[in-house]
Amino acid sequence: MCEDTIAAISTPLGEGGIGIIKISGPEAVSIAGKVFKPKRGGWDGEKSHTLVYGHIYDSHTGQAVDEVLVSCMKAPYTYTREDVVEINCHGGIVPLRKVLELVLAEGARMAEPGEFSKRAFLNGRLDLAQAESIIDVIRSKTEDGLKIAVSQLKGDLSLKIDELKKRLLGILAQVEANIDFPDENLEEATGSNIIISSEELLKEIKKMVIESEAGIVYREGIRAAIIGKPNVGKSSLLNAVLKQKRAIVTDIPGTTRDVIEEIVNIRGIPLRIIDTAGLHKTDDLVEKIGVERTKEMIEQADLVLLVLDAAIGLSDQDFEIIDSIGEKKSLVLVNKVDVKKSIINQGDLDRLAGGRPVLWISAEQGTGLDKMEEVIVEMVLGGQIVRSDTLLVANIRHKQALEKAACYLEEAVSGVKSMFPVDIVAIDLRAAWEALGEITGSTVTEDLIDRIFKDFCIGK
Ligand SMILES: Nc1nc2c(ncn2[C@@H]2O[C@H](COP(=O)(O)OP(=O)(O)OP(=O)(O)O)[C@@H](O)[C@H]2O)c(=O)[nH]1
Ligand SMILES: [Mg+2]
Repeated sequence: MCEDTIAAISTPLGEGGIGIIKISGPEAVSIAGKVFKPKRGGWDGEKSHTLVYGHIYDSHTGQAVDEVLVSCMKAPYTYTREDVVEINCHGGIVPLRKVLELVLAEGARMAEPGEFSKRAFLNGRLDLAQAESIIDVIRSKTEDGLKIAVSQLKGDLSLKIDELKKRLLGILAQVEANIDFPDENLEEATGSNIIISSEELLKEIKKMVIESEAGIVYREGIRAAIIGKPNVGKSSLLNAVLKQKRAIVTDIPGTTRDVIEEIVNIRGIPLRIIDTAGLHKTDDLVEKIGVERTKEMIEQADLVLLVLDAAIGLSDQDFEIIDSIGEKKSLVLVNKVDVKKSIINQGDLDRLAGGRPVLWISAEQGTGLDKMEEVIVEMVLGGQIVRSDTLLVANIRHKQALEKAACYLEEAVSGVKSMFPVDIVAIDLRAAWEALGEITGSTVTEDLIDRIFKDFCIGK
């Protein structure tokens, strides 16, 4: 248990109906009691899980600062497992800052980002995977992303990891039963038992690693850059996908000069779609900078959408542009199919695409956009047909821990197969067990814990 009492504004700073100041720690109730006066009677926080109406007063001036509702939740049934008081103020920057100031003056310390959740973890209310999911719930951008985060918060992933760890421990016990005779090899029957159960375990872990790719896409989304020559319809495509007139569209080449970025939900996947300046050689300084930015966007993108213009056909420029994409996942979109005559030569197009998927679209009329979304989803999920509500792993840290566990487990299996001494095999199995423990936090360093919670927002 932590000895000091922390406080922070837990709601976003801005205008709102209410704003909440959260206080947690052994002195939470007494500190709140010094600034809060209930309408009727006294307030000593004796009763837990109550909500009391009254005012916050500045004891130096005797002035009322805000009209509030104060909730008092005593340990252990609270978010942090410590005493927690929440002051529901009016949601304005000035009243919230003033009330926080008074609370800090009475002896609370300003909470660091994620410190409430870190205490919830340290006090055993949540394991690490659950604590991490809280920030995923807050930041989820689609309902599918939210589903995965909430399932992790409920403990579905933790339950699975605990089950894997238990099975691993069973295998380790079989190996360690022989450790008193280090010079002897495992009996054949024991050895083959260990191999069978380890390989089953390995198969499951590897399946989780593969599925995590999709989970990570749902959680983090992907960056898709729209690129192409000037005037091919890149901004029109952005607008069509967003279903709003976000970017300026004109028939003048070089209309878009800066990068425009928006998030759109494509079948549950948050797609960060980026419109860029048309790629071409130019002496105009502003356009030059725009072209440089486009190149940076290609670098950063997970997926590149190359737009061609069916009305004017292919040119050397298109071939130069596609070269700049390199090995990135990419899609060729032939735009303006609504114009009657396309002058694109199929052979040239095939040569340009070089095996990349090619789709014919009209950004202006919305033709082919459904198919485009379907192909994008297929590409980013790596062809996996996974329902988001069955996905357990959606976090790169968890994926890496699973990979590490798989790696040690593979070593252990090959150790048994090559008749290595039992203590060597046991070391690998224990390392695999520890790698799994990194996910739920039973085997993590303080340093890692600090790093994880620093990413949280203030007041959570
Ligand atoms: N017929 C037809 N015209 C289109 C289509 N998409 C875009 N256009 C027209 O093509 C012109 C250029 O469109 P933009 O979306 O501004 O093209 P851009 O690639 O963003 O151009 P820059 O920003 O200058 O690089 C406009 O006149 C659009 O109306 C389409 O699907 N069909
Ligand atoms: Mg444009």
